[in-house]
Amino acid sequence: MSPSLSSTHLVLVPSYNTGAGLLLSTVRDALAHWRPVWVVVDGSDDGSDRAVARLALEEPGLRVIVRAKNGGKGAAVLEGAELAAAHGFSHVLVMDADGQHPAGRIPDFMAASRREPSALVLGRPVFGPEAPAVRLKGRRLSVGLVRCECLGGGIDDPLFGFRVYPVAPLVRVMRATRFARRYDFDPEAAVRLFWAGVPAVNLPAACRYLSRADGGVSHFHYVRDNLRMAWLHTRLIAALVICKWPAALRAQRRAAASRPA
Ligand SMILES: Nc1nc2c(ncn2[C@@H]2O[C@H](COP(=O)(O)OP(=O)(O)O)[C@@H](O)[C@H]2O)c(=O)[nH]1
Ligand SMILES: [Mg+2]
Repeated sequence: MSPSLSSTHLVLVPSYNTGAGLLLSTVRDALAHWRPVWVVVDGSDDGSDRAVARLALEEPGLRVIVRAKNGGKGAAVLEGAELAAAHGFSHVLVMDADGQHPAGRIPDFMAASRREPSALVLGRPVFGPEAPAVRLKGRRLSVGLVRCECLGGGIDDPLFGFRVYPVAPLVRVMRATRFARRYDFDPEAAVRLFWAGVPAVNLPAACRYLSRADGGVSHFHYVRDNLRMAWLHTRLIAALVICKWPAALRAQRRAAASRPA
């Protein structure tokens, strides 16, 4: 039986040249656990837009938004979130298009968001032995930098893109900056929401790395995207030092008070 259509929470899948087969299997998997599912196809030229559009003809819980020109994962998530708000949705669960995120966890994440609607529900990735060591190392550095930017704990993993956003504060904090429209969106959104006083709930979720032989695709470019991350943390630390430290201190105090003793 298909899950019933939610009118408050939807699943948002940003996709860029994922390949029709992989995108379709991710979307079918998501639809088996939640409806509606919206896909933002971002200037892809691999035919995946036509494949999901065909599926949408027979699946009323699926909507496909096509951006003519590639603008980045962050730009696609922001556009999808704004459209969701315009249709009365209060929350979006974002998940990757390439099968790395566990669709089976969608109902738990949505339930956590319904229990605490003001919160950002963040996935804390549980990696298998196949996860590339270089990505795990880079991740540890990002986790450490975000701890500094938040003046302490609260955000367990700023990079994992499997998360439920409350839409209104997300759009507010990310429209206030013209930066962070690509892979830098996820960490920037987490830190800016923390500074804005949005509580973070961290839940474990498995993260798979598929090898290319098994159909895995990644558009993460080690040099270009790590430079983007370095610029992101430079921006955030400058903002913290110049003006955000009182907000960060307040948020940190609140986070510490709500942590179990
Ligand atoms: N809309 C959109 N999605 C993107 C873009 N680049 C990556 N993505 C999506 O973001 C998610 C993560 O990207 P991926 O390349 O797998 O990064 P990795 O998992 O960190 O190696 C996937 O769902 C991609 O389809 C982009 O330019 N636009
Ligand atoms: Mg990926």
